[in-house]
Amino acid sequence: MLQTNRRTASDRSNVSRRSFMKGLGTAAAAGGFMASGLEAFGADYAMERPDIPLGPVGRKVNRVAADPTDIPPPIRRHTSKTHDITLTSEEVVAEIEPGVTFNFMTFGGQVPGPMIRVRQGDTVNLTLTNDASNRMPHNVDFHAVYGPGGGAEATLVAPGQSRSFSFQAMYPGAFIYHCAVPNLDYHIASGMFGMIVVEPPEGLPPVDHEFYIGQHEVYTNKKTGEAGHHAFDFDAMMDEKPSYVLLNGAKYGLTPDRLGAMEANVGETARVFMVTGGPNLTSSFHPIGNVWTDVWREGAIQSAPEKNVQTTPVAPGSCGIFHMKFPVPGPVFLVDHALSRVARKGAKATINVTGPEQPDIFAAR
Ligand SMILES: [Cu+2]
Repeated sequence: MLQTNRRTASDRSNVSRRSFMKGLGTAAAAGGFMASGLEAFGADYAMERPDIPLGPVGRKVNRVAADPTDIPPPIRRHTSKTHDITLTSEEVVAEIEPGVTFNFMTFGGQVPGPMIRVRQGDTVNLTLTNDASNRMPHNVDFHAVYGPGGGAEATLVAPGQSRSFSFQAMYPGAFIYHCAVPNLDYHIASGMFGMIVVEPPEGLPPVDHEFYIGQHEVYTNKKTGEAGHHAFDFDAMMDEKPSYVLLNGAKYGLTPDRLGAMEANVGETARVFMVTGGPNLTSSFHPIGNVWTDVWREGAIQSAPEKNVQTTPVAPGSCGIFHMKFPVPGPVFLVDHALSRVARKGAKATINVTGPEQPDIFAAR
């Protein structure tokens, strides 16, 4: 049995190698890493370590933190359509916190990658472009896809090239997409994950605000907060000891003191789309000073929601859909309730709720 599996895996990998090499061009410069990358689609994950630069490599950008409100609007259509969507992998240098830089790998220059939103039954023509300035091959695996590797084999692409595949979004929910090359943990920990929302035909319940949050952890060769450039640390990753646990790719990024908080008014409602890239840590997602009125665990939107939930695990490679309301003014903090990740490592975002005090509901004495 084992023999059969191995032969199958090897055959598959050879096919991948042939078709990939054809389009490889000058990107063969990536050498051994590129070759080993192709083995990922068989049973054997070749755990060869890539060369990891100790200093900053690539274009410096001001931020990778995705704007949590920059997402497609809710779908009001009652018919199916076809979407032409291009994701671009971008390797960039950005600050995790002021004075600490890191070599991020991203979809679209942001963490999490751009939220894709379609309706059940829609068709997506998906193109992955690997920016010519990148060093590494990338691909993308969508958990909303029926098909080999969720599209990973079909999109494995060298720097400067593009590859495409089509899929029909057959089942509704919120799903992660992520890079799935052999060193996929390295790529995801560097920022390569995002979310696709497949709305059910009837759409989602109306809310006043929608926010898009992605959690992942970063393994670096310096201590949390130590100034300078932090290189990726493979040993720390294998020990699952990150120096940062981040929401939207920045330490305390979505807070008033850094890149700005999310905003809402007293009496309004919000829906939070949350994706945990990991690669290893489960988020214990909690709103401090609030509660999730409705939770669709795993983003399983066709299930009945759980009501008034305090803290919900969002596992690596999964998502959650959360509703909340804001009956009183004041800040609400979105956190991973494994609290050292909040107090030390960055996993906190703020929703500023403004409006009149509601002393019947909350009053300091
Ligand atoms: Cu990648």
